[in-house]
Amino acid sequence: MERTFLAIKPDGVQRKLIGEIIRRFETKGFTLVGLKLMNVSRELAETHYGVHRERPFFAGLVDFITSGPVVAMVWEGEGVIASARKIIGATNPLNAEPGTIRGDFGVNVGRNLIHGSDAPETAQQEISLWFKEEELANWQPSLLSWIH
Ligand code: 3AN
Repeated sequence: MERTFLAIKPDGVQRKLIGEIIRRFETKGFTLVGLKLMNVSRELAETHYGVHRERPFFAGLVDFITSGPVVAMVWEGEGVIASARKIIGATNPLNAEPGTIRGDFGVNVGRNLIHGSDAPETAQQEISLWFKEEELANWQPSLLSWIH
């Protein structure tokens, strides 16, 4: 089953949007398999955003992601990588459609609330960068049996 890495950034945590953001992935039907509130070291931030190392906004990005707690998550489900990107919306919240997380709650590209892996390879890399194997819960919701 496909998995993706999502992180609610310090702006999402400080604006008390953790529940609202998690609700959107839960009600869509995806399964939460990893979850932790954590402070991010500069080393982790620089590795995570390594592809942007040469970009002018890199230092600000690292400063921001290390500025307060982040909610790191792994979500599982069919097509979850692309679907989560749609639920999150465009990188610049001013271009993000209403109904998306960034479209509903953000205005600033540097403060866009949440990160989501963009492809299967990056999802795999980011999950193993942020989580140890034993921190992930391997479970399947039994949607057709006792819940309904
Ligand atoms: P996304 O998060 O939508 O995948 P990326 O991977 O292109 O976007 O960019 C990573 C992060 O870098 C973004 N979430 C955003 O916070 C920041 N970022 C991207 N472009 C800019 C920019 N032009 N100015 C400031 N920050 C930016």
